Amino acid sequence: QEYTGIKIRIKVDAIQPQQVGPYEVGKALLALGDVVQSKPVFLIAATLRPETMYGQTSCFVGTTLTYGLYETAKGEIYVCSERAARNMAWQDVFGLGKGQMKQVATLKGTELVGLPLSAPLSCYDTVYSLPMENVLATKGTAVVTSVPSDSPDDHITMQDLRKKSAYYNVLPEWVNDFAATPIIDTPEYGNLVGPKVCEILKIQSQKDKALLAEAKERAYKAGFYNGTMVVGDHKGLPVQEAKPLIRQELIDAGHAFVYCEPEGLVVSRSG
Ligand code: ZZB
Repeated sequence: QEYTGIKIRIKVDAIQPQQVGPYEVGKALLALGDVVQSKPVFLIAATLRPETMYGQTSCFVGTTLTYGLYETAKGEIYVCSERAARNMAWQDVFGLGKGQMKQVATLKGTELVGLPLSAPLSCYDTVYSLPMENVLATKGTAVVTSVPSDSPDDHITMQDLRKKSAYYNVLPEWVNDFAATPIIDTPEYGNLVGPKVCEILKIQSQKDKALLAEAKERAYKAGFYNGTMVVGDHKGLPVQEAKPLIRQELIDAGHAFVYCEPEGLVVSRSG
């Protein structure tokens, strides 16, 4: 599986430490001091849909998972699962030599929630890291960028977080002002494929896993085969043509990199 690793910068200087439910938002990260204050720090999201990055409204982490902070040869800090870091090391993503990695800290998923972020191409200047129930430790980087316009999973998760923000320990301001915006138009589902497919399949919450798998399949097909870009420099182009162009532009701008995962290691796949 060839993913695009998207570098979503944590706005460390903008973190406002505060108590939200049982958690002290930002505290553990800021306690790392120089490690995160003198170097740019990025959540690394693995995506198969780089052309949808205009629609990023947040970034999801798993609250039961553990994440590592890895320093690259250029002095940037990448945050992802250790499993992903090992794969990246073998692809020399860190620039330290094949198989080499330098872990500088470890954080729990809960310690990564509520951080202000800058996501490349997003129409929102600042988005927040949020908890998602269905983040798999065994796929990608265990960091999932949220594009509710085109991903049923992301739309439903945002809806859950808005409806039950106290239960999920998220502040309303991290989720409320981040409406899905049209990125891709399709003949079957219009220009908000994620919400539309959820509506058609009557999906209620993140718990509806089987329906969400079907929704994802439908959304992938509609977007990839019949989608047309409605935003950005490639507005008007079919998704199939725009996808590689946008991906390469993100890579050239230093916002992304190629991240491959051997098929055999992908434990759970819907496709
Ligand atoms: C942005 C995006 C926009 C995504 C979209 C999908 C869609 P697959 O096919 O099963 O490999 N993802 C990545 N890692 C994880 C993880 N560890 N746990 C849960 N979800 C993960 O799925 C790859 C997609 O699943 C990735 O692409 C990512 O979400 C998510 F409009 O990134 B995607 C119809 C899907 N649309």
